[in-house]
Amino acid sequence: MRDLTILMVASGALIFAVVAALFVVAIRSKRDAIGHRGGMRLVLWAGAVIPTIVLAALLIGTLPAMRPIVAGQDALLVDVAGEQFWWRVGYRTPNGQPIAAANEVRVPVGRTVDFRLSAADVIHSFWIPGLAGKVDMIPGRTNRLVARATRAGRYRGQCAEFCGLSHALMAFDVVAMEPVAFDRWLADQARPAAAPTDAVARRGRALFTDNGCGGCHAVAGTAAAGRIGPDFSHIAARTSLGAGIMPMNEANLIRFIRNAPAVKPGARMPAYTHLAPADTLAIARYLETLQ
Ligand code: HEC
Ligand SMILES: [Cu+2]
Repeated sequence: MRDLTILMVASGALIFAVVAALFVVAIRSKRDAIGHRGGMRLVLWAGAVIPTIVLAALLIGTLPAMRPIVAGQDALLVDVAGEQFWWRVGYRTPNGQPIAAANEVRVPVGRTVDFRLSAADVIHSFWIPGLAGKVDMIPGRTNRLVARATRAGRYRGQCAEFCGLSHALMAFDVVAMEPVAFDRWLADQARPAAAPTDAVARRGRALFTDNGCGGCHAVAGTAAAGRIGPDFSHIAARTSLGAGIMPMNEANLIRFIRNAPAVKPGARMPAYTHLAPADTLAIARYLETLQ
């Protein structure tokens, strides 16, 4: 990104200098200094032949980079659906078991990923500037995006189609991991989180049930199986909260649970401002055990 910016500024400056120099020459030269034939030759060379050669060379040089990646047999399938205002993510284990996740996509470095993109409500757009171009997510159809991360690390993603009040708060992270670490992570995701042992977290689990959170959020291995909001089976293993808008930590969990509509205007989660602070804390503690 930095190299590209420097290159663009430098070439912009170069073009400016050339044009300015031509202006000076034009102003200072005498009328009819090169005559009609000379003028025509200049236009032919500087206006047609040289630009054709330069543009053809650039085209040939960049064609390999434009070749689309094909998704082969070993490509990793990842389903992503745009929701208001979060991302429903689905993987499959090597033996076909589906795994539900949300708001964070993990991919193995070097392996082709075949994203299947859809939308639940309105049109969203899936965009990871550091990895691949934008692809619209359209209700009722499935679009494909094939991408491959060549370096481990974190890539920022963002919804790129205005989809409602909190459109700008609909981001996500793509985490590219070494293949071995990815396989281990995927196997972990396929198992439900361990039941909480800490007393506060256990009270939080009861409050989670009593307040109907499970009607919208699912926790694998428990009775909570809601599908309206993000899946919580491994929520604490994610690095961000609220679709990439804030770091995952206890304070932000409490903030979100207390008043989701204030944090994300238009979000389809009611406020829980009536809960006692100790109860909100207990629920947050429970969610933190879902690794
Ligand atoms: C009516 C459905 C509904 C109910 C009930 C509900 N939620 Fe949510 N919740 C949502 C939706 C939808 C989102 C996604 C909001 C967004 O990011 O736009 C969400 C997001 C969240 C998030 C952020 C998740 C993430 O992956 O970043 C937390 C934490 C959360 N809810 C906790 C709770 C708790 C705790 C309760 C019960 C006290 C609860 N929710 C009840 C619908 C619901
Ligand atoms: Cu969106």
